Amino acid sequence: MLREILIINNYQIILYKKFGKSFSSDKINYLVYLLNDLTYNLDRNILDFLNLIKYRVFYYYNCTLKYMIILITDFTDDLKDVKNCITIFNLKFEEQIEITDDQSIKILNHDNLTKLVLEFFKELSPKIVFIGLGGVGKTTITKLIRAEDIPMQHIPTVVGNIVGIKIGNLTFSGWDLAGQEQFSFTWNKFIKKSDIIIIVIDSSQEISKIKRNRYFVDLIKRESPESKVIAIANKQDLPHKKSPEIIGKLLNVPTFPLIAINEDQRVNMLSYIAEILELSEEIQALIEPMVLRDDLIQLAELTLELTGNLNKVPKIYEQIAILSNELGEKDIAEYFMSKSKSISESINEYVKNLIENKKKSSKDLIELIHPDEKNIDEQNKQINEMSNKIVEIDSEIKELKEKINNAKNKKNSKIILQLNSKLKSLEELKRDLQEKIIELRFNKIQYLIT
Ligand SMILES: Nc1nc2c(ncn2[C@@H]2O[C@H](COP(=O)(O)OP(=O)(O)OP(=O)(O)O)[C@@H](O)[C@H]2O)c(=O)[nH]1
Ligand SMILES: [Mg+2]
Repeated sequence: MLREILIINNYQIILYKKFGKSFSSDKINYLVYLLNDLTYNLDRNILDFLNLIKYRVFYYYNCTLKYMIILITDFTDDLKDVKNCITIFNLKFEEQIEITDDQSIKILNHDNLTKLVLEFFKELSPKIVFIGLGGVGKTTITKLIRAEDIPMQHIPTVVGNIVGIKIGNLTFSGWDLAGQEQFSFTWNKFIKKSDIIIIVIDSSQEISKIKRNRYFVDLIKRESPESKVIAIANKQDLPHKKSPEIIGKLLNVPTFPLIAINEDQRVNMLSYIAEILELSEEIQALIEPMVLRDDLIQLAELTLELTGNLNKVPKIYEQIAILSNELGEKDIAEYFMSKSKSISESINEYVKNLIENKKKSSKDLIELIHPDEKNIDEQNKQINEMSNKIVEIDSEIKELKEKINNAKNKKNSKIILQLNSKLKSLEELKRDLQEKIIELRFNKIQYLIT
């Protein structure tokens, strides 16, 4: 993983970005001084690296413009990949600078350069791998992290999936490996050069089965010894769960508790990864705003879909914009701020019209506001009925899921099948109702805004 990037010109640091912890600032200053001295008055460009204790230091010196790019990475990063990325970054960097009369470098646009550095980080694509036996919750965890719908059925992963994982404003690639025995031949290849390998465990299994995970610990030591390793004691909601302390002792790796089917545990999971990767405090502090922003986006969608309460939406969009700014995502911030303003304006305009029209008779008013005013009443009634039905279905779904879990514990596959098919039809019914509501809401929103 790229931990730090510095650009030096005339012994001055003109750009510095820290993604993760590495050397102390004193040591970095000393390193900068040393590399500057080494390259002083050199008449050719140079791209090379040094291994220093736990980290690798790449340096690129440009003899024409007299600047140096220094990168501090982990040993997991591929030499060729990093060198290619530096070459590409360098070309783009030169578009963002100007040489002043005294031959020093002036950065034209700091925001553009920050974006470039984040792209660089993404280009090197730090790797997070989820490994573990079949059905323990690896795919569920990747869905939890990405705030996607959490699967309640076990659909075995075939070979593996690679998905983007955001932590604060950084993007990682998450490798969700297949746990079934027939894919075990892929594991040794897939774990290589990972920044972090997460062994996922079903804590409700018997100790003897949990001990089988020592196989993964040995495999990692052999095939990817430089990767950081943690275990997740998943399914902490189930009876007979073993504590993370017990599992940690059995495997001899730091172990953290989780209930991956519980959406509220997203922050916990992201924080474990951030802590073990030793991400900088600045990046760790972005996890909560990021999760909060995703929750608010969902809330805004639901508010529109299910209640059509337009008054609340501009405020939510404004909060999303503020959080996006905190995350350094200015384009997204502008987008939501302008959406917030345009909806507020539409509402104001609508209210203004309403007040003006109130001067007319109430009969005329109904005709004027909307020719289908009576229909709107009818639609409201239908929407209320359907929303109530959805609440009922939700509680039935919750009960069913509990029954399915019980049946799973008792390994009663016939009942599991029956319950799963009932669950599927309830979920379909819920989706149908939601779609109908959205359709009705859409009519209403159109009517309110136009
Ligand atoms: N009760 C409970 N069930 C969970 C939890 N996490 C995952 N599950 C369930 O476990 C089942 C298997 O989850 P998956 O994420 O598909 O398992 P996997 O590890 O990806 O399995 P493979 O792809 O076959 O290797 C699903 O039915 C999930 O709903 C949890 O914390 N608690
Ligand atoms: Mg899976």
